Amino acid sequence: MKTTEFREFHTPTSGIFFRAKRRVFSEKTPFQKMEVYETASHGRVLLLDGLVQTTEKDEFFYHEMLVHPAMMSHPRPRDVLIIGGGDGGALREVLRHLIRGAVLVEIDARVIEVCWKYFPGLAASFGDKRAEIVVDDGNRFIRETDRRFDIILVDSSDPVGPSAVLHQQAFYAALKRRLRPGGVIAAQAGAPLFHLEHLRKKRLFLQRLFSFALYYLGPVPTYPGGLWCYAFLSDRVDPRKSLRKKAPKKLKYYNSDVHRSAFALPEFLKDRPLR
Ligand code: AG3
Repeated sequence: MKTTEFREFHTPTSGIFFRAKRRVFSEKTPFQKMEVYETASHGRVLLLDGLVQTTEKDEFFYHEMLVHPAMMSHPRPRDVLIIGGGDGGALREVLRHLIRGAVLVEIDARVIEVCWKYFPGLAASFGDKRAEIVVDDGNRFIRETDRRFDIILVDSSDPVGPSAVLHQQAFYAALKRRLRPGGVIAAQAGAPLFHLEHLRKKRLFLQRLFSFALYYLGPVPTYPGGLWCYAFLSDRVDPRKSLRKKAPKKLKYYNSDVHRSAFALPEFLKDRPLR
């Protein structure tokens, strides 16, 4: 059988490779290069600028851990904002909760359209009545909107291309202004194994901005290093102490034990608390 190989370099000399059945989609959008491959082992795989964003096989690790720790720590989340996340996976997880509405702000309309077609398991959530899809630059949206949210989720890519600004201090300061009192932010933060210096610097500015600025961890087998880091940010909510009782049903990864253990950090990621 004819196959086509693709790979992502995680360092100049290592990475991940797939032997795909075929490439089902490829396009240069105004923002980035977008590709979808069909694989035997991981189902469909989405790449942006050559970086694996999601695979049908292991997307649940990432989407459940980006969304549920924040949603389950907040006593009553009603309005949710997602920055990025144009594949719909984070939105799908958000909509498992009894919320009033979720706004998804994705810069690249093609990501939404193409995932709607090729990743029905992720993008079905776009049809939900509670979802509002906005095609806009998240960094601009957050500065211009006067709406406020109980939960803000940052589902960005690595700090390259259109996602670079979504990793900077000024962006987090702007997010904070759009949170309701008691609100919570969760953001994907990168690979502890390869982005450790970046994570250390980021934690310093996040701790200046928020009373609770905590990293937590979860596996994502197809991301660099296999272990992924997320930031939990709030002025009121301590996710190690506050946890609602009933998690959504039929999750594959997240539960209350996973929640508690995710905030336990290994030695190399610990820092001396600033407070
Ligand atoms: N957002 C995080 C992707 C980071 C992957 N990085 C990499 N492969 N180097 C994923 C978006 C999924 N909703």
